[in-house]
Amino acid sequence: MITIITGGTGSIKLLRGLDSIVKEEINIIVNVGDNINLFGLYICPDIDTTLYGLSNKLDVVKGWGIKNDTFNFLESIKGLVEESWFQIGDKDLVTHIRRTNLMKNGLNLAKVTEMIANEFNINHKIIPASNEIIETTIISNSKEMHLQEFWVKNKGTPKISDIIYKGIMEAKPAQNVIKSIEEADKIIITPGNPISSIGPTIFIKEIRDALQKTDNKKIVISPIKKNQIISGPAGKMMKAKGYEVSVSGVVKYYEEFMTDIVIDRVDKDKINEIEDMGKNVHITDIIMDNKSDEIKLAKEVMKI
Ligand code: FO1
Repeated sequence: MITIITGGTGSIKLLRGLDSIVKEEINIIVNVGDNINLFGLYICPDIDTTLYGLSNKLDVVKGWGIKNDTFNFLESIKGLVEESWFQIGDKDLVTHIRRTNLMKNGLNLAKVTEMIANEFNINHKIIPASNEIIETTIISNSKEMHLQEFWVKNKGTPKISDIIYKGIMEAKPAQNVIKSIEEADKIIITPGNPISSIGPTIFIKEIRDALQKTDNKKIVISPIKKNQIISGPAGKMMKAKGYEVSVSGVVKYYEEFMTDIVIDRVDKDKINEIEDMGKNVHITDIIMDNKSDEIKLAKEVMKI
């Protein structure tokens, strides 16, 4: 059995590659830090990207939302509510309405996610990191803003002085999260933004403890190639948290539990430095521009 810790739009490509080649059972633990309440709906972008990505519904050009979606709801609500900066498509809306209603009827996020995954005919377990609210919050000029407000409303431009995960100290892992870490033959951390897409999961105390205790392989796929972030605001966030924007910074971030890292060929000059930190390094092409790249990288990762 393998367990994948994932989040963010950059991760779905590797998830799809793994989905195509892995025969074993896969448990996918998904970030909840960017979930947001808007229009009275509970929206879980990373869970939805995973659901849509694995059921061939994802808009792969944008990396989020449903392909060929329409935006009639958004057009109609524009001007009426302030939140219309967040683009909810009509088909995507169905997922949010369904989730919000099921949760209002007393089901937790993990149960609702399992139900929707079954309806989408996904064979793997998609598990939210926690059923409790964790909110990735950007501190900018002494003001707090939700990650989506920073990234979507303000286009990632505000200065970042810190990033916090509100609620994480009290948050417990959802059912089956710890079991899937303890029983996995290997754990794969997808190339998402370490701070905003993976951090809100691995800094839940019980999850971190479990990752440190188990002796299975924990393989990180670098989201950085030659000091360049593959997508999104990870560089800005890593700097704000005091990490170098390089594969060395990524190794430092995951140092406490990571056993192996997959980096791009162009970073091969870092091999000695990473090995000196006691980690195994694997060199390959980490950019996934098409299905064949996704499968190639997934195969490399599964060889480890
Ligand atoms: N990203 C955007 O850049 N603009 C949007 O309007 C937007 C809407 C949106 C709606 C549903 C959804 O599941 C994701 C959406 N995203 C949008 C992506 C999202 O903001 C982030 O990329 C993820 O939260 C990062 O993992």
